[in-house]
Amino acid sequence: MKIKSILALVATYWLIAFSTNVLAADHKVNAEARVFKPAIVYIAEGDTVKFDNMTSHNAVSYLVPEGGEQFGEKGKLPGGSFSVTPVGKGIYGYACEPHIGFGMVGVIVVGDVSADDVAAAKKQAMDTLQGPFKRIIGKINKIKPTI
Ligand SMILES: [Cu+2]
Repeated sequence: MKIKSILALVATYWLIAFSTNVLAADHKVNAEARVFKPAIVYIAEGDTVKFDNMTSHNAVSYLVPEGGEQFGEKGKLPGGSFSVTPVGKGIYGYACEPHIGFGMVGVIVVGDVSADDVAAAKKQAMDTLQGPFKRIIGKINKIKPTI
């Protein structure tokens, strides 16, 4: 009886740990001198993007898909590392504010996107982004549709 309970408990923990690992993946972006590497990441809904080496950088969303949520704090440096779990599918464009003049921007693609989705994100970016933040468009142009 006791052993059965322990086994059930172990099985439950294992299931939770296993399903979490299968469903949510971690992706890394490294902030280098004036670029994010990689600058385009393709993730599934629920996945996390961890930005490393953020002492003198930040990552603030400037392009958020419909139903999505902003990430990063404008005018602040997160320091060390910074993790984002985008809420909602679509194309997110973000910038490092201290280095936006150098074009330090990136894109997170959440879920599958078609060529039409990419074109719509490009239009949204052209309509809403100002000045150097328009450099996000250059990254959108490099997104490869997944469906
Ligand atoms: Cu930077």
